[in-house]
Amino acid sequence: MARETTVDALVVGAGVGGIYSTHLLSSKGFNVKCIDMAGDVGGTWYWNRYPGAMSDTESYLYRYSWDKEDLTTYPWTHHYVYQPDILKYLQHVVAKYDLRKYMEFNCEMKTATWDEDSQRWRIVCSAGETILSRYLINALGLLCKANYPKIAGLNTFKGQLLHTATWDDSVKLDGKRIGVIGNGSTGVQVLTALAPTAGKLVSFQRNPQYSVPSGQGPVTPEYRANINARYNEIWENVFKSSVGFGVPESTRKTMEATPEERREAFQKVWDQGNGFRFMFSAFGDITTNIDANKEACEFIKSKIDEIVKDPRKANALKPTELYARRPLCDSGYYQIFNRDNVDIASLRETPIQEITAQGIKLSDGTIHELDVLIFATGFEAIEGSYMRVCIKGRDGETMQDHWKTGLKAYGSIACSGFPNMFIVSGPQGAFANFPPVIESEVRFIMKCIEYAEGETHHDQQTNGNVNGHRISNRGIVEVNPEAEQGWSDLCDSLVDGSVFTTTKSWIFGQNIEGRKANTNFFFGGLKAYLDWVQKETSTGFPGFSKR
Ligand code: NA7
Repeated sequence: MARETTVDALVVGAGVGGIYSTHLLSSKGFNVKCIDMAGDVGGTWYWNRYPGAMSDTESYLYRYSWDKEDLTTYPWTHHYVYQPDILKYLQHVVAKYDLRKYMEFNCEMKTATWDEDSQRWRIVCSAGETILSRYLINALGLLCKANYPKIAGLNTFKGQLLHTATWDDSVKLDGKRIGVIGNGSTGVQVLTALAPTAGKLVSFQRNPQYSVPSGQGPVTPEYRANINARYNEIWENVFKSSVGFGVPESTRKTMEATPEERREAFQKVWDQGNGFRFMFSAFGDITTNIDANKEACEFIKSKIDEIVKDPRKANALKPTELYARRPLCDSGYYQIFNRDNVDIASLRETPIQEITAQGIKLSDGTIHELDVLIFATGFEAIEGSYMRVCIKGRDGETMQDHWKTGLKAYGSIACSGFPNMFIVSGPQGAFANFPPVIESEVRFIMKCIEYAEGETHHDQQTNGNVNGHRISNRGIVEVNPEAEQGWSDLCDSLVDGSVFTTTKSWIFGQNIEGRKANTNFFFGGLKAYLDWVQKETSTGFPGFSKR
């Protein structure tokens, strides 16, 4: 007989958001279960194990903010953490807080249906298990469902086909003829990592992107001691900032500086490293003023000319669009094109005609024979994870129906018609460093659950180590449609004037063919998001109805 389990709260996903949700709910005394379709914890970092996979947030910030002891003692050696270290860190947190006992792996949510009679979610999982739960917390991940673009002949390739988001680390790459489609933050990382050992490496590049040095390298004990001594202040500043990357956020106007001052300011952040630093620390209007943006473009293009010796390759690497996507950084990306074994096929001039058994055929007839073809083509971001499951709300409406006219979620965490259901890193969340954004959303979700449960204290704590206590006077919370629409309108209004709208990327859902542009993020900044949450939670949750 199929198993049936009843819990207070089901968390779907065991990545950064799912782990924290499970920790908070269990420490508050909820009977919680967490499931994940993967074989273990990690979410994004479980799946994305391609060579060079690295977080481009400084190591001291790519972790939870709420365990001060762990922050000062957990080891990391470099400015940035690579995927294996991030996975180890997440496993460590799960072990430290004994969360594995709530978790079940290789268990995929297939359907979730709100049952009004029992006032519970009925979740059916891949193995046939049914879970009944008062609360459903979806932490499915916003960069999860791999995007395979439709390219003719894709299935005919006789070599090894890989996608960076579902990486198979048993595949041997040394000495092989490798093609990489995609040069976003993943493509840049994987190309840079493979260049020294590949027999031949070709980047099949559609739109070149701007990248700056990451500044990756070992940290000294003094550096670490300094971070440790300032951790409280560091996190305070992150939660009071706009992008949450721990970099200064300048208000200086680019065009008010002289050309020499501009070059000096850009050079300084180039030398320091980090994409977000380059975009936000030298000047404060790179993302809002086209002339300012063009200055940043010219600076990076001049660097490409300085670094890349072959003018054909240098020209191919220079973007023609504005610097208006998620900022990239690298550990020597442009430099790899000085190697004889690394080349670029510029798809803007010669698009891919088809993938053949032997490799890639371009429109001019050129055939690139390949042993391995890597898709670094990104994700069906944000809604991708939700479109493959069937979540049915109060009146039988599915998430597919709900988002038919555009992705939206109140404060990024709740959708009208879906009672007692929450989303971590759903649409229209703050466009900022993911870990603090995720934490902020999870804490907001906890407040909503406490509100539903009749919990009275509205403390301001940001510490995850809360004492367990049980709750009474339970209710159902559901966001009002007007409030949800209001949030979406606010997100739309914040995009006005942003240069980001000039490029087609996953940030507006336009990386997938045929999708309409949608405002997928809240561009008001992390601080403004938290101020808004504070107002919502301290004024009786005006966006929600409780019954
Ligand atoms: P991205 O940023 O969506 O990049 C995908 C790349 O794949 C990008 O260079 C695309 O080129 C390219 N692409 C997609 N479809 C095609 C086709 N059909 N032909 C050629 N090239 C194609 O994904 P990432 O994984 O790099 O990064 C996503 C986020 O994950 C990142 O922002 C981090 O936060 C982590 P295009 O630019 O569309 O011409």
